[in-house]
Amino acid sequence: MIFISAQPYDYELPDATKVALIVIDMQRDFLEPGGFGEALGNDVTRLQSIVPTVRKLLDAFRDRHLPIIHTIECHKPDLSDCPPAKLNRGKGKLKIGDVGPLGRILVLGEPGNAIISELSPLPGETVITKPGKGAFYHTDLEYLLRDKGITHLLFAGVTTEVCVQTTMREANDRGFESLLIEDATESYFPEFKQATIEMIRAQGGIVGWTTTAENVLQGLG
Ligand code: TIU
Repeated sequence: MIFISAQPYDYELPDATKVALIVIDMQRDFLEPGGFGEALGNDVTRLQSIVPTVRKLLDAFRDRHLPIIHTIECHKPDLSDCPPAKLNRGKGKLKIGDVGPLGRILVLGEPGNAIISELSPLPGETVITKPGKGAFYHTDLEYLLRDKGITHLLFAGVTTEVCVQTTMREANDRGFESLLIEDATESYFPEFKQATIEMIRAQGGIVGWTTTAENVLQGLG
């Protein structure tokens, strides 16, 4: 048994074959000026502080030959997978599918849709493209995890209260034991990040656990 010091209590991992690192949406759209995050009116530079920590976690999983799953929020070029409820939301100048400085906003294959170079997936790592905020919605993620016998998920990425929290809730409902790595996730709104951390681990871990990257590395040994 592997123990990772966490809140509200230790996170227990039966063995290392059961775990995957899920890195949510570390794509240029959210971390660099000119993408979707900025089009929504956010200061995207806030998110860059976690990049070294996410990289450290990627390196740790790579060194141990443990599975890594990256996700990308994106839509097909014809936007057939983007409902009006998502497309028409917001009052920014640029909407999903419009041409911006990083190409078409949130469209698969555009320059802005790439994962930032520091965290680029390596061959053999899974990349899930997802049209929703949650990574289980309209994707093969659940099938893929069950096929590999993975029961425990460690979460990093952006943004804490939107795609990370949504995916953690989806995972928790599906029975995956979910751990959020606090210093490997970030939000455009610090108060939303803090509230998300607290609501995940409240009520005896109603959605899962939270911890730090250092605790993960210590626990994995
Ligand atoms: N707007 C915002 O905070 N996030 C998103 O739209 N997507 C993700 O969180 N990836």
